[in-house]
Amino acid sequence: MKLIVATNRSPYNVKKEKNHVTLQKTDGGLISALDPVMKENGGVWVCESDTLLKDYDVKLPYPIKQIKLTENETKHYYDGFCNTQIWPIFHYFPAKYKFHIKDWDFYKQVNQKFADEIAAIIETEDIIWVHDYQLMLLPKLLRNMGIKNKIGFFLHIPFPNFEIYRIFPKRTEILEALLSCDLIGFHTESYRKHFIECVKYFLGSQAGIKENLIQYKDITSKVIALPISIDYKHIEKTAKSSKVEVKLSKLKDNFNNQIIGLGVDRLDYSKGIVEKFEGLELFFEKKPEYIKKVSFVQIAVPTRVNVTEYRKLKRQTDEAVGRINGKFSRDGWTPIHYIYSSVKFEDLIAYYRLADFIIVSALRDGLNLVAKEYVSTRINNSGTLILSEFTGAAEEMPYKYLINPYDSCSIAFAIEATLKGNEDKKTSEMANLRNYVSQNDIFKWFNIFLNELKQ
Ligand code: ADQ
Repeated sequence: MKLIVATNRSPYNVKKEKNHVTLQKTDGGLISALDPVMKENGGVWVCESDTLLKDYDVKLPYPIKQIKLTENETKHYYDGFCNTQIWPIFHYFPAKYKFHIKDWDFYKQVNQKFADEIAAIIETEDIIWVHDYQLMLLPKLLRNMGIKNKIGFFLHIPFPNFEIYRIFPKRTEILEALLSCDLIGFHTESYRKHFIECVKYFLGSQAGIKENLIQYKDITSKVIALPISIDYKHIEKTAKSSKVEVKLSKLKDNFNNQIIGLGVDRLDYSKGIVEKFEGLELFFEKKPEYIKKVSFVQIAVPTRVNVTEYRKLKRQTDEAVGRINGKFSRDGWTPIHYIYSSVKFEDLIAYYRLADFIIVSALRDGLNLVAKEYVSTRINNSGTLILSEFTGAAEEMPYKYLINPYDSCSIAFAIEATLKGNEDKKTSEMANLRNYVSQNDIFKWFNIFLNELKQ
């Protein structure tokens, strides 16, 4: 038996330098979560990529089968249907949503390419695990090809409530396709409930629902809530490493031992980065005594740069940084240090260690791994996680300073509260969080899902 994992994105790409190529892990939540378990458990990873790894002399940690898309497929399936249609609807941004029938046709076409690739390598006992919103039709297409193997699906983004989901013209087709799986997983109980609510409404009496089981046509799907996690031990070990200590001490010197706040996000409108800056602006306006004492580092990784909304967001973010730095900078000090790039793993861990607090201000987020990564690096139990109430992590984790990112006052207040907070209380709260994340890591998530699927 082998596990076949299907995701849109390739876990690895090649980086071409002068005379040689190196293997480079891609950024993003899904890859950060799945790569360590695939390294440990093995399996085959099927994904899309514009540079095929098989054309290079690189050693892969596990077999990766890549599918090349045409320019039109990338435009209409990825930029179009995935990121201009599903993403805004599932993240509660209907105003950013545009329906184009051509995008839907390409979505079907690319999902079929994945189905063909899997059909070519599958053996009788294999298990298929499909991931995320880019591949929601894949389970049904596999069934159409006569594949009877166990199929699991995990959605990494929110599943919206009925009122939002009904806006989506392909709502019934997507539900039917997902109900071709033996197991369907969501991060939270709310998303699970939303899904069942939508099945009831759009499939009516054709779907027999009994607790967490849905019988549709000749398949019974189990629907579970299982929040994803991170490789806690690896992150904690890296946070304690001498390599990170050296980087941390350099960063401390650069920042003159100031109090540091941190943000780490893909540059996506769902992450609320501009809203976070507006909260910071209000904080410095209302509490000028913290000028020159607190600096904020925002690390933003470029993403979906061909989609109009993301280019607009890039401009808005640059403007907000310029405005706030222009307003408060003095004597060589600037309030916001904005890094618009991907950073290496050890550098990211050093920033997490540097930060006295982190702000996760997502307007909507399936879960948010950054919150769990930060907690895992707090080896002295110091620091505060300021977390948006609109993340899956907020529904799951036992304690946090919750904020409403739509409200600048809420962000400004949370920053002040953490700066003035009782140190013993903060330490015990962080210890609780660390304990929780350490006991609910990515391996536990992976094993629970796989065991459920095998049943
Ligand atoms: P994402 O939307 O990508 O994931 P998130 O869960 O926060 O969001 O994961 C981001 C990952 O990218 C983290 O591992 C982080 O370390 C990394 N990252 C961010 N900025 C970076 C930078 N500048 N350089 C390097 N690495 C960076 C999707 C969903 C989430 C869900 C995950 C997993 O949108 O809600 O938590 O999948 O299911």
